[in-house]
Amino acid sequence: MNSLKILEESSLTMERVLPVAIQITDSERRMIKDAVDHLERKYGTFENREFVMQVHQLASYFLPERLLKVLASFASDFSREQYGALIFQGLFDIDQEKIGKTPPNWQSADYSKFNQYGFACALLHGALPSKPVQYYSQRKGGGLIHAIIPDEKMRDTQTGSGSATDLYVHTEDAFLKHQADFLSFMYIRNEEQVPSTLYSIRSHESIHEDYKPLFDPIFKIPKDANLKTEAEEIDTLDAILYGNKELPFMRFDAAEQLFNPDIKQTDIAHHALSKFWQEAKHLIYSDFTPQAGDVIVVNNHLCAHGRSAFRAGIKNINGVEHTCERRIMLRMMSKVSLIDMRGHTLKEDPFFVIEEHLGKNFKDF
Ligand code: RE
Repeated sequence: MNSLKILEESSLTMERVLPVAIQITDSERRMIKDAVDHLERKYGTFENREFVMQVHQLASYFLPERLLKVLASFASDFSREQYGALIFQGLFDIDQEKIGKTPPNWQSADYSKFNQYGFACALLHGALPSKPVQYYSQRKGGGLIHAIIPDEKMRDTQTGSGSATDLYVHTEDAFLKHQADFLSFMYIRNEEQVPSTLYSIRSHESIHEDYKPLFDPIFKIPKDANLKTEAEEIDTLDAILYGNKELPFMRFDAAEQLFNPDIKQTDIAHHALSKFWQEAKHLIYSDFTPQAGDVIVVNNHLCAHGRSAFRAGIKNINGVEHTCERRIMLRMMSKVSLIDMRGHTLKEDPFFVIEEHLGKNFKDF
């Protein structure tokens, strides 16, 4: 009995799908740096529309062959074996001195310091191929990269600026029909050594019978903590799982869909979500602690992300606490098609998404 159990467990671990880690070689890193230097001279900023428009062609021209292959297959592989996260280790050397002290919050970040990193991330999205976009629902747009910085005033929130609590795994903007297809997270500094958490729908061995209701549009999908308006009625419902019935995609945010006390899911909806979470919470992957210069790319339909709680500005060396520069991460989001979401982008700017909640746009536009 016992030995059988062990056997089953080991075959299970053998089959477990995990994020793919790719060590960038010195020559690949040099190629990327040379490309970025060239592009910066030519286009100035990575926000330059000429650059963003041609990002696919530029990516194929400048990125190392191996990365192009990995990224192209990542974008079209939704198989049983595809976790939905790629980890590029040492993609870019980060000039810590040039960045200087970590600003107190994202509002006071100097984005000119992140320009080269923006080019590098945009090329990765370009290779998928997917187009960098911005969302009004996040920082009213705020550009194609967002600096994620722990903010003392926000430390207890379920937002990128929080730190004191675990940030529950979530797919980005689960409350939007046209949420990002791909995300990149570039780590500028992580001296606190905070592990990133990832959770893939492919980590479930199969889509259990009990999860079938997750395909039905019976769920309240509230907007996230950044956007809360008081006691807002949620009248549009949606599904948690979609796409292929056996190898589905997901829009999932445990904190909002399951633990938000203000929304009342129906009993059927709540039951299905709880069952799902009972299994999902054991499948969260947190064995990777990103270092400066690492980039995680996720398929936002397959893989959710989060992070463990940490103390901003404190690092631990052999059990002794030292102060350190607080963490900085750069997030970029992209869409494969600008056409499908055209009803939800600015008239003059198809890269600027104005969807507020499940197919409804912000009224200001
Ligand atoms: Re996120």
